[in-house]
Amino acid sequence: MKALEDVKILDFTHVQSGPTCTQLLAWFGADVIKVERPGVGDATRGQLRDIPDVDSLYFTMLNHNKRSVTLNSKSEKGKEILTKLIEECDVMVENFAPGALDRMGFPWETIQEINPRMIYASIKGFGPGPYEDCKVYENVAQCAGGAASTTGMLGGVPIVTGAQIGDSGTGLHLAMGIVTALYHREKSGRGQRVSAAMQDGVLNLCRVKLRDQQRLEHGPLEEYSQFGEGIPFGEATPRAGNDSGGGQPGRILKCKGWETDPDAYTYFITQAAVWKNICDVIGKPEWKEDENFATPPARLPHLNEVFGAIEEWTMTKTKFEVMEICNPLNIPVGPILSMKEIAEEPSLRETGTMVEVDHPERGSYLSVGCPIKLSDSPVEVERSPLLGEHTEEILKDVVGLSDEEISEAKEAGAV
Ligand code: CAO
Repeated sequence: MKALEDVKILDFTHVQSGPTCTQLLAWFGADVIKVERPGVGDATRGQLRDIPDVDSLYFTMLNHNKRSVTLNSKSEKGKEILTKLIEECDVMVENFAPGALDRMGFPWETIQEINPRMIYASIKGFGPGPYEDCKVYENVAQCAGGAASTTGMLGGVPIVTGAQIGDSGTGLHLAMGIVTALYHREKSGRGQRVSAAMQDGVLNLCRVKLRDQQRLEHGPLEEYSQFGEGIPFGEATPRAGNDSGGGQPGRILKCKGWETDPDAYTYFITQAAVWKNICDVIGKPEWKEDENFATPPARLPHLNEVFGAIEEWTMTKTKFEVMEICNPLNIPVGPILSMKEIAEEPSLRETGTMVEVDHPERGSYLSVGCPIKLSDSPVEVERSPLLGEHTEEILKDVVGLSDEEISEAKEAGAV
């Protein structure tokens, strides 16, 4: 039995943030019923298509292991069906623009009345406050949550990261809130409202940058490269390029082939505990005893010199050779892997982190599997549903409609 096998989820999510949350719960065994507008569906089905008239990778990669029911929840008949679905499900998840479900006639109070055990989970761009009514997409959240102002090169423009910390990151936060509420319901017998704002989710992931904001009041941030370069700090946590976030200085350094390969780089961390190994590897054994280099505080003003010397060495090796040489010496390094390299990495396929999925319309495609492994609840990634693929079975088995009632609902345009 899968961990969440007896949990039914009414999935009103769309685009990326909400679907990542419900996909995760589906992977853990929940029965996720994705509700989509008849004839329209989740907008991402048609966005960034690589094959004409076939569900996009954007959609398929975010909606595995779900069932799809079409329902016009603004029609009278649709509202009746939705009410029954709310009665039958354990969790309802949505990430519509603020107020959309209220306008549909299903505010939290009504949902609670219909089913007091219902856990009602929402993602919005912002929490209560001046921006609560705003529609929000990934990059807006990255900017408003502090990620963009702290990402990029010193003196350059703020940068958004390719990691979808606003959408997928908040989806993860919401999933955590949902399973917590399910656990609480075991004891209280009642559902509750779970909310995650994208700004809050991003800020949570930028926690260490708020740490640095407060440290700044007590002096310069000595592990930031700009300290060693004599560049004064301003009032806010600055952009730190590729500096390591913690107290162990690190940078991205060129490797053999960097002139033609945009990803021929390694991350290299000068962890204090293995400093002597680093000196030996790069051919600077004299730095082990040199008072300018022997201790972490002594090195901080000389980081450019330190990383310059390390880079002279890394440029003579490929990023994989750097890894092979440094790992046995406990020196923390990591190759900069391109998406192509990741897609071709056999070890990720063996663990199920990368999976080949078959789709009736697009054929086989590559996807990211479940990154969380449960020993007693292994994940089998199943393809995303076609629009309305499970409408009839859900109307029959979950809502309890007869064949005749289903035909009537179809004729009325409700499903
Ligand atoms: N039946 C009938 N109506 C339906 C329906 C259904 N099954 N499903 C959706 N609708 C309606 C909604 O009720 C809404 O109608 P109203 O505007 O009349 O209330 C309408 O469809 C559109 O919903 P929306 O406003 O959420 O969609 P949008 O494309 O305009 O906005 C987005 C998209 C993402 C900006 C917005 O949903 C949002 O801000 N969500 C919260 C934050 C979030 O999750 N952002 C991340 C998205 S991933 O990058």
